[in-house]
Amino acid sequence: MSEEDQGNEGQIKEKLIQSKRKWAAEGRLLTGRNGLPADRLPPGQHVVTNWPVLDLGIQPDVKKADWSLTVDGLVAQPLKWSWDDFAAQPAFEDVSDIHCVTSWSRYDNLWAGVSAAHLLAVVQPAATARHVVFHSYDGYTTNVRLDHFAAEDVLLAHSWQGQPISREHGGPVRVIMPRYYFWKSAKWVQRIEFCAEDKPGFWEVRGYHNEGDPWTEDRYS
Ligand SMILES: Nc1nc2c(c(=O)[nH]1)N[C@H]1C(S)=C(S)[C@@H](COP(=O)(O)O)O[C@H]1N2
Ligand SMILES: [Mo]
Repeated sequence: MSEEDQGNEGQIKEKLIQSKRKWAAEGRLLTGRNGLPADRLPPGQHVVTNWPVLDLGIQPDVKKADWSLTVDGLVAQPLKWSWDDFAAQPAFEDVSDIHCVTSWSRYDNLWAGVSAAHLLAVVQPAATARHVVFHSYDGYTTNVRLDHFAAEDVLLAHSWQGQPISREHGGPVRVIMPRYYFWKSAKWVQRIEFCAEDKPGFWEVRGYHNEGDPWTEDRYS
């Protein structure tokens, strides 16, 4: 548990965390099959048309005026964007599918925001940077590889289906990493840290897989 998490310890859904750790230990939902991306639906998943809410039980109420994004660590140009700075960046849109490790998938989500590619062009990661950690307003963290973050469909999203992302789904701004299970898509993102060494995040230290590719069923470690 990171230092930031400690303040939220008493509030987070301990029972939920315990049951998810148990799922990880038991390998729940693992089919042992390998899906082909042509199938669209990864192995062990089913399609839903609603959009479930999953988090630690804290849904921070971050107003745009209070929101900021810090990007730091191994970058040539660290930054801190206010909402207005963020909104002034080139607009990016992408349609992608959500795959949650709890087995639901939701197709054709239209996201709008700022692309990871643009962010990378602005901050210029050092040659030694290999990993990225997202830090959120609720104390959540999750880690991804820098080359995964650099994929063309990754963004910092402020809108879904043409509407601002709601508080419960991580507004004002959340990360979208479409090629990985949805726990990698940090809600209420506050800080993006670039590092040389990997730093497993909240679920990654609790039995979830470090990379989380749904096509190879990277559910648990
Ligand atoms: N900040 C933050 N981001 C988070 C989480 C969280 O608890 N806090 N939960 C993750 C998990 S486990 C999932 S499945 C998705 C759920 O996103 P949704 O509630 O919009 O469906 O958010 C991910 N991002
Ligand atoms: Mo999840």
